[in-house]
Amino acid sequence: MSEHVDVPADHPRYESLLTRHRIEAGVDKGITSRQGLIAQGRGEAFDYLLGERTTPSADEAERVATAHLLLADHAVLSVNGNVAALAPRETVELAEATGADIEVNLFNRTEERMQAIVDHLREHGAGEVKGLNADARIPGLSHERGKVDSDGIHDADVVLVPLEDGDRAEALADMGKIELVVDLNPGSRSARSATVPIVDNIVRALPNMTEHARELADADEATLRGIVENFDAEKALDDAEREIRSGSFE
Ligand code: PTJ
Repeated sequence: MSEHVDVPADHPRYESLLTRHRIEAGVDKGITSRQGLIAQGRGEAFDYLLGERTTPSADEAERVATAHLLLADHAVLSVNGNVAALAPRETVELAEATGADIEVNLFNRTEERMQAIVDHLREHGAGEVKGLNADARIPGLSHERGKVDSDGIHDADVVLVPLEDGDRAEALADMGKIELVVDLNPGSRSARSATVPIVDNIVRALPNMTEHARELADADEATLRGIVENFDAEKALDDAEREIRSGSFE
């Protein structure tokens, strides 16, 4: 993160303060919902205990998730109001490195916020951004939060859903999709319903996945399948929980 904001660069919690600033700016710009501020606060508490770093276990999950994106027939990166505010360029870069589509998909969907996020992603280098058509539904979810694009998330075999509501994460898993979840809470229903739970901050997870994608760019299918098949989701969640429970308050 490098944008100029009024946060002293030598502050011990510089990255965390910058992340807060981004979420705040997202609310001001009509991208992030006010509930997004609460979600961010919850995430911060877990991140604090994790030491605000990517653990070796999370790094492995990020590599596995990247291999899934590279193996996919149709991968989609789902973007909500928090992700758009925190990591717009990082989302575009991961999409480019893996050939995935980007779809805006909101829990608290309004047409204004949908359009603002599409515009924001375009300002950060995105080409096509799906989500505005909303001509299909996630079965079992009522109201606006069930809307998706028929040629986007509905059609995808692999979806990356960061900071997802538990209900929707479960509904997407029920559709038989390979679900890659980024969530700092290893106990959340989203993390627990994931094929690959990534317990890491989205601001670290996405760039790290892009690095893995570049490293795996020339890997053949057998190599990618080997990476995916050896992954143990239960162990990844246990590792994260252990790190959090033994986290330092310093
Ligand atoms: O923009 P919308 O309308 O789609 O709404 C987005 C939010 C995030 C408000 C909505 O999906 C929501 O209410 O989510 P939850 O149920 O609060 O879940 C968010 C999860 O993300 C929680 O488990 C947090 O711990 C986690 N989280 C928060 N910030 C981060 C995070 N995980 C990774 N990186 C973060 N920066």
